[in-house]
Amino acid sequence: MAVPGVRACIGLGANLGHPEQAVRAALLALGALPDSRLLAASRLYRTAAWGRVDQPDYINAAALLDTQLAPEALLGHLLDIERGAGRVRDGVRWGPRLLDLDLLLYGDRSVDVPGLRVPHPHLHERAFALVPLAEIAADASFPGHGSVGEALRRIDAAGVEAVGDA
Ligand code: PH2
Ligand code: MG
Ligand code: MG
Repeated sequence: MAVPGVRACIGLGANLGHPEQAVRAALLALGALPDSRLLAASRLYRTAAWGRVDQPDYINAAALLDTQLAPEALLGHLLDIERGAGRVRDGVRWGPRLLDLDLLLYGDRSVDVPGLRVPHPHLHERAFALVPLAEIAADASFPGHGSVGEALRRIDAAGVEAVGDA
């Protein structure tokens, strides 16, 4: 890959089945995406469920990719990896899942098309996403919120605990 691409930040999460295994396998799959290179992966974190609290704790992590894929194409690959892990979308918002891959940031670009908003609309309020992301990309531009590290300093990060290396 001769031409440098865009730095994309991906959030990973799982709380059904074997969450640590699912997140580690997804990191390997991200490393195998076409026209992309995995630059960094965070540690794995155990996090209290956010949004709907009547579900198991999650394992969360973050990945930093250098990619030449357009945001919509990258999202397509993320959904493929989710399906490969057995995820079937049941329509329950913020419900438990085998694997969730979210495109959190795509360079310093804002994207708003059907099915995709970047920056992720809830990133600024989610410690389970910002803590792992700040470990590998604290300086990343977060349009509307300064940087990832600045956004993290504005929220309470309790309930997010590192449990192992990727
Ligand atoms: N994902 C959700 C809803 N709630 N809570 C935690 N802790 N981690 C997640 O990844 C998560 C969540 C919907 O995507
Ligand atoms: Mg999500
Ligand atoms: Mg998702």
